[in-house]
Amino acid sequence: MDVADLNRTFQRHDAVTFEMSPLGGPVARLRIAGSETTIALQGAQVLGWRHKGTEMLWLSPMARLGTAKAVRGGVPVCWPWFGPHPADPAKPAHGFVRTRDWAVTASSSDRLAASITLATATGPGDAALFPHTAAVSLTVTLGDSLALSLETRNTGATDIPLTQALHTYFRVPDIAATVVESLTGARYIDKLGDDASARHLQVGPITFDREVDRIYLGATQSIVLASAQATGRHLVIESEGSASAIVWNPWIDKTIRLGDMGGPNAYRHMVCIETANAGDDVVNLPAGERHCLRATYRLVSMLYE
Ligand code: TA6
Repeated sequence: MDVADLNRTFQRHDAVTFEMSPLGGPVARLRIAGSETTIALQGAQVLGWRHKGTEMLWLSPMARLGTAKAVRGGVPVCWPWFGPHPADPAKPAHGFVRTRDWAVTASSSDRLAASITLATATGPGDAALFPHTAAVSLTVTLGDSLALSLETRNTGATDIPLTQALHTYFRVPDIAATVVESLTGARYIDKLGDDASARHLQVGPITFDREVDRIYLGATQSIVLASAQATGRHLVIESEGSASAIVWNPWIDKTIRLGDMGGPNAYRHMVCIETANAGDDVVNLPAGERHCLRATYRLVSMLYE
């Protein structure tokens, strides 16, 4: 569907509209009560979320749609595996739906919220990548919070070992003044460590003075991103259907190696806190069953500061 068809079918007044992005592809724009979010049909990737005028997500200034490369920033959808493929490193990292065009399947709006659903599915050509058949949809709901629901349906006859992530890049004023709270006591895999079998214990809040790349296991609690947000409030991340949380900042060397962050200091203004099922937290999805991974982001005042 082109943008005109999308608007004919799914526009909801000013709350849900479609346009061609200057990044080079079609996007949906949700607007409600002074906030807005933009979602690319490519990868069903949220590219931005302006909450009452403040941008809450980080997007590389080098981001372009329509290339073979996943867009750096916003909320990449990692599916049907997280990270390098568990058995074949030649397969694309973070699965194979980030660079595919998803179809819009539903939209809605009311006084308090606007919502859109995009979907894609495995195809006959995917068997070499993924020997199962499945469908996946992402529903984005914008209101006073931003909620993302990633639903997987096992449409085949074999159980699916599923890992996945909403790989969210949050914008922060300064990584050196950023703290991730409420993971105290959680066990984690340190992806930068030399022993992948080691399980470390998080003691105290997470702060950043080097590259951090950790998969927190059994992490079902709400997570607080305290970064003296420009809004003067903290961001709370609530999840459902998620057993893992990944915390990542590439720091200086990896930022340079990645080459698509938009400059050597880009790491100072972002942190990834990803709502996931990853590492030991593999979801075994029986034939015909569904699984929903949900993340909700909301700003709260720093009452307890
Ligand atoms: O979630 C953290 C991570 O797995 C890092 O190891 C880094 O690779 C990051 O994802 C980005 O991955 P990408 O494939 O988008 O470059």
